[in-house]
Amino acid sequence: GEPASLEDAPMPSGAPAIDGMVDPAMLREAILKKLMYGVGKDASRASDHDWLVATILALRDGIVDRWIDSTRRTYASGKKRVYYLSLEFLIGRLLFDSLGNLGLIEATREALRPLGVDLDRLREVEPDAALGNGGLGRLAACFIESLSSLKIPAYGYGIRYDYGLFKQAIADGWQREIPEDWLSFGNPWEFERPEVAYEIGFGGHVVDEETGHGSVRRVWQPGEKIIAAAYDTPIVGWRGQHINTLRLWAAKAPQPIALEAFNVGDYVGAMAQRARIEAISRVLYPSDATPAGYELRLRQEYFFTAASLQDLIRRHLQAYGTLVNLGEKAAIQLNDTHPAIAVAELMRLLIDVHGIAYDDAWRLTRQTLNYTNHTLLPEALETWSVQLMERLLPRHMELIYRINWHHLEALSRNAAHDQDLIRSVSLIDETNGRRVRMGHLAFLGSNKVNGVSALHTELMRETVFEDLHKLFPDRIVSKTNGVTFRRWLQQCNPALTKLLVDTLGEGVLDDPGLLRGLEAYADKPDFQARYAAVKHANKEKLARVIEDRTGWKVDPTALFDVQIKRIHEYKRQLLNVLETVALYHAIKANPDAAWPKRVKIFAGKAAASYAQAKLIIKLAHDVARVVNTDPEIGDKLKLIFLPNYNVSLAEVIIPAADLSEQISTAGMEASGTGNMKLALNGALTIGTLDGANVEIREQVGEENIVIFGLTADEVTKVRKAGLSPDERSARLARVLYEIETGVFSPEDPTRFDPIIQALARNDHFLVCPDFDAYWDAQREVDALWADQDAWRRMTILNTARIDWFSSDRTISEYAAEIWNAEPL
Ligand code: GPQ
Repeated sequence: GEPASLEDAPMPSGAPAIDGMVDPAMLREAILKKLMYGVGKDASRASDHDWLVATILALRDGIVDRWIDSTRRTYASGKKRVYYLSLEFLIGRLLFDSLGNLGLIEATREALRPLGVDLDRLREVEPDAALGNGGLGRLAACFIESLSSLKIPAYGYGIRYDYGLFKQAIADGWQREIPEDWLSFGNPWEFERPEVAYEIGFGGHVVDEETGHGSVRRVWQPGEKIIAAAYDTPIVGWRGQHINTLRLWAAKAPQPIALEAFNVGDYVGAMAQRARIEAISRVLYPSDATPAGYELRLRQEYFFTAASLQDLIRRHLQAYGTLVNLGEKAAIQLNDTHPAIAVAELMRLLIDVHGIAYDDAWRLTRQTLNYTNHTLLPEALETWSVQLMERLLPRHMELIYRINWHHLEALSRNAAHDQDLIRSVSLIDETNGRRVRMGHLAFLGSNKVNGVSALHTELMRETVFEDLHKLFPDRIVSKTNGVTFRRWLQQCNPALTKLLVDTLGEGVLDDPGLLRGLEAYADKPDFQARYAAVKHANKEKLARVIEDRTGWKVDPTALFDVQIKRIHEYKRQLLNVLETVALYHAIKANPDAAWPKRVKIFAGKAAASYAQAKLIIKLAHDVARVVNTDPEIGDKLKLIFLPNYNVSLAEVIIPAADLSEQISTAGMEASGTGNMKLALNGALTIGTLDGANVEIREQVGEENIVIFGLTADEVTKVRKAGLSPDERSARLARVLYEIETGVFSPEDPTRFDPIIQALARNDHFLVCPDFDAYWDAQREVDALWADQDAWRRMTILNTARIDWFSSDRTISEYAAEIWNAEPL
């Protein structure tokens, strides 16, 4: 049963109806109709939310024609399709993404104005789709937008969580988690596709079945079946020229009738079973870069991977009638190991369902799959116990053993390979219980394996994948991350965008390479003044948000120093808070010195179960209480923690930032992407030589970035040598002593003992060894800020030279070097 809509059947190309929308009067008519017949309200009674829904529905009608047209052209072209499998898509709001890419922002504003409706107010009403934790999920969102903008036929596949990442509330300085019910008012962007549904099995057992040719085959008989139901969201590319689909799966119980049969006489039990099944897509796991390890998580991973593979195989068979050319017509990207079970599931589908021989199935799998690694933290690498896998996915476990057998057998034939090597490259880790290494499985089953920055990729080759890399030296490649400039410049910073267009022409919106033209203006006083005026206006706006949400008043002429990202020990927000205390001491000791005014702005969520990260949030608040109320300090220093960091808040903070804190322990941040967004919007980076900071320095020039601290190599050496607490400077010792003795928490003097002890016993993230270098780097920033003309020049050059970090460049590289896919 194929839907005759957005699927692949050839159909006539309608004239894209969106053109009619450029006329505000026609658009107004369309919105009013939707308000009446789609929302069921009349204009006099409609709330902002009703208007938002009506506007989205009207816009969506226009999008559908182009969407179908994109699908039709994809089908007709016979070009390779790209499938991006990700457990997270951190999309944020979509209204301005779609309006901006369709060139309809002004027309929509005009359409709504005579109705007394303000488009910018509607914008704020849209819920923030937080189906992701942080960088990994936001990268997936930037990538699907770039795939559409580059006109590459592509599908994003993920889970339609009922509850996205929790809302962060701050109570007395402590983080509290509140459920994020983003669907409570419905989701006007999505199309439910009841006809696109697949059965997903769990448990049961594997039996031999006679094939009739005297041989037997293995057949999985799941003990439990659930339904994956599709919901589609159109992803509009730049200038609306191509529209791809984000397909998210929701878990549904099979027919209620079938449930009833299993539970005759036990209605309540049947309903409980239904709730258990639907729990699979209920909530996003809020852990970032640390595997949850629970059975429900494995169920989520298998659920969306299996549904996506079935869907793309069905689409492929419909177009080509055979699977022999799967690798030529489909490229699948696994976003981290969360969908790594795809290796075994694709093998199972090819062998058990489609009757393909093992060796051919392996060749097809290896041609089709690719894997991106996003972290080297050893505790973050996913493994699943063999016992759990055998219970939940018995056929997959059999296939994993078989893949491993072929892999190890090939090695042992070569006498040079010893037992240690075999142990380290095996799919099964035998060191603490038997566990399946999902990174190894993804590596073996993939055509290409990539890291997300040059440094990270090099460290992959030297550390976690050292031995696999020796066996397969061509497999690992580097693909430095990027961000979409449509959202992270054009939408979030319209004033800077206008200045860029005025200066460089419209073309800069299509080709970020034209930003290089700004170099010629970096020294021009009138351009500097306009650039600075844009920044100042953005800072005034952020200052209002800060006062609204925290009550603190800040001076928009101060240096806005921002660290915005998940709270994690390796990202070292603690280093920043300690430096704030040291600066507080220094100002108090010498209040008449020429201290530049500084506002330290923090925002970020801690995983709900990460006690140390939550304690760092509390420390920031306790320090803020003392510093921000000290009359001797005044505007010279303020510490702000903005609650509930999400995509929408990032869109307000980033355009207003002067200084970008990228201070992770070298070797630990795979790439970072906030670093790119902040530099693009004219913030100077203070950072370690970690992740993409290394490449940002190469691009912007070392005189336009402030680098400090141990390098990744030095970190390794220092860790080996061990640390001595005596090496702390007097400055740092005083900061730690005050925190330890309750100066910032007199009501609970031992509150921060876990932090003090972590630094004393095992300063794994090297906060203390890097402290003095960080202090010095911050004083260098003070000096740079004191010369405002020089500062402006540096930040203009950051905007000018960051073009390479467009996700269009990243995706073009994936297309050329990993997927072998072409634009339409
Ligand atoms: N990242 Cl493994 C996440 O956001 N979540 C994760 O679970 C893992 C990685 C980040 C990583 O920490 C950043 O350095 C990267 O810039 C980002 O992925 C995208 O590659």
